[in-house]
Amino acid sequence: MEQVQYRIEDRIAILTIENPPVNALSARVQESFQQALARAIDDSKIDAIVLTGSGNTFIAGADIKDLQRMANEGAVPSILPRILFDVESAPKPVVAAIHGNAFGGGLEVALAAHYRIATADARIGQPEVKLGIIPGAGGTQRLPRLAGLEAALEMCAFGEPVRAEDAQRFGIVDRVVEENLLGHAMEVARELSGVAPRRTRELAVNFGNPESNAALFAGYRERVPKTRKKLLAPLAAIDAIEAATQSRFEEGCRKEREIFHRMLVSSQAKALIHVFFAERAARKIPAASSAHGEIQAAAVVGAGTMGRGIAMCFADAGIPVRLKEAYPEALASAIKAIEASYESSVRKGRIADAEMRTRFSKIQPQLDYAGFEAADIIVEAAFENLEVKRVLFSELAGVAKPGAILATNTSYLNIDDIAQACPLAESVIGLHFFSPANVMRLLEVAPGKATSARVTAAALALAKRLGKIAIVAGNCPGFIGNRMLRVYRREAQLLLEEGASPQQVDRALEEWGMAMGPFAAQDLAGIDIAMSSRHVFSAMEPPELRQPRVMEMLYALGRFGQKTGAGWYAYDEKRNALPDPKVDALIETAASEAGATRRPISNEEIVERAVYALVNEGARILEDGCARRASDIDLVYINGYGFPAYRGGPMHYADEAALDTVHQRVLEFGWKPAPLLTHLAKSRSSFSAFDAKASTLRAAADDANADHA
Ligand code: 3H9
Repeated sequence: MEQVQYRIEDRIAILTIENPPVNALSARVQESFQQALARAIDDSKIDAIVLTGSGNTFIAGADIKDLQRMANEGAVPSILPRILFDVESAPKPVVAAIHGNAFGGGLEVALAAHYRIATADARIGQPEVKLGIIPGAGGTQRLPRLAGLEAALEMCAFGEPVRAEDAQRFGIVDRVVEENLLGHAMEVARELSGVAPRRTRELAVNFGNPESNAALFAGYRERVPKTRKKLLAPLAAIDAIEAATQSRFEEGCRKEREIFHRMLVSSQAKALIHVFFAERAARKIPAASSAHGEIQAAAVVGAGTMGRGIAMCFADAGIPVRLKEAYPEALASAIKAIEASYESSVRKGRIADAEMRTRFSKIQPQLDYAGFEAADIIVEAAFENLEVKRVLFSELAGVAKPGAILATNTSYLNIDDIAQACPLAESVIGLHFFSPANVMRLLEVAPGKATSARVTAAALALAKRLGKIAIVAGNCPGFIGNRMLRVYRREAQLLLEEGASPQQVDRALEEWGMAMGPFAAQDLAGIDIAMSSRHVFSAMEPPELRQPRVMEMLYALGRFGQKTGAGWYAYDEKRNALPDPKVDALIETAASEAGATRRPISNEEIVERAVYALVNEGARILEDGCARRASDIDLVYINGYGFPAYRGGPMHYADEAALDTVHQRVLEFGWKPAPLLTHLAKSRSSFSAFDAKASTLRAAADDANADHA
């Protein structure tokens, strides 16, 4: 099948990119596009050309699979810049008709055309930085010529798309239409025939005076790291746009390509492209296709930090939610906290006041189960105690309507143990939200052994509606994330007994890219919370495994973290963390009791031990079948635990380091390597190869099941 359809209507050639689902510009599409373009230019019976996309979109950019291959094998020059130069050089008018998305290379195609017309709901953007790269087909040179420096910087450095109306305001789009896009595009093409084409590269632009430009670029270089910490691509995009102001078009394009190639082979691009595909793979769950109804009404039991965040998730998605608490004072303070959180969003300009009121009005606070019988989902967010939860679930079975989802927000208890007391066990599922639940994107979905496929499917569909990245986890203690957190924290604490300080460990890991060091993070979450789950995890560990002791000592002293003014750190009245000599003394005591010799520890060792502990446990989780894919584990750690996305998650990071190297280090640290890690390392394989094989096997099994049915 030709991937660019060619048809002629009334002396106009209509070139339609057809590469479902998003019309990505694969190498084949580019070739086909080049041929179709040459044909339209050479044909004397053609007066003008219209470029459009088939299905519900224009073009979502270059094919990211091709980019991934190039990133791994070494970038080869793309023919897209050449094709776009030819589009722009065409002696006949070329009109881009945009609907859906014009992203990345797709927008670059449109920028090379002589006129752009878009539907009102179209979205236009250069999101390349989200993949760790920059526009590579002239975007950083043509966009500032059309839209000015500021809009181009905003779009290329931050990667957020703009609506058609804004694109018109910036001068990117010439006309916005409500309907009949192709009809309007043809009309424009006809009007422009015979008129000298308006080439973006030749626009007489005045980029302003060099001094104010220098200040503008400096301002962006300062602003970007505040929200895009340690990311290289946004700064590289600024460099490329700056080149547009300093050199002729061709020279600017040469500079852009040089930067594009440098970025494409960077470890950040490999990691971020991995994350892009990981997010899409995570949605591929067989149960997801089971039939289920849509959630119209929700209820939450427990209005603590988690319960109120979860209620806000529903309200934010437009789903009315009842929020039940046992005591009036607790309920009142929960409502006050929700209101304060919404008000702060309004103050920060994230939502309008009217929208805040609508959302707030969707939350119905109450002290009883009134109205719970109408809820399609009830989420339990009560105290983390098995007996409390069991009692609650047997109560919920009495009030819930048949078919309602009964979800527990437990972060480490066994779903089957909770469901045991509930006559509706097939409706019970774990939905592990992360705090603050209305902000964090991760949701671990943990079906129990009795959970029906319909309930899992409904939970996954709900997660999508709530804007969450849902990862299906097995029903093991701590699911994926907290099970890994346990070994990570253990290793961090052993490092203390062996010679490091909490501040050294935190700083080393933060400099490496973690959002927060393990000790600062634990002080925020609460040492008491970590202690309460300890017995569940230690039951899984061999009794001879050495357990660090300082956390227990802190707990015994009532140092639970920020909430008590002291934990791993001391806190001043502004909650600034200060190193505490009392903690150093406890570490010394624990070390001598454990017979550990304290020594200087390098930051490199800290990072290796902390991250490889995650990798080794991740491999066990894969082996146990508690995660379906290594890439799911990566998403859990990136979206729930502050692992830097530009390092791709622990499993991708290990692949990049080479598994035989990781395996060797694991042995040198005196740990028992996970059998899967040993196997993959010995066969010189990788977690990504493991994922690819598992997905092929799953697809074959699904086919076999379908044949059977
Ligand atoms: C670029 O253009 C570089 C140039 O400047 C220079 C070149 C020289 N390629 O997200 P969805 C797949 S860089 C390949 O679930 P939605 C995706 O994997 C590119 N595949 O749908 C999925 O496959 P599967 C700049 C792609 O409706 C399926 O399409 N562009 C691409 O929720 C559906 O995707 C971008 O960064 C692609 N470009 O969202 C845009 N895009 O079904 C990236 C999607 O097998 N794409 N797929 O899992 C997006 O942001 C979203 O996909 C989009 C649709 C908003 C378009």
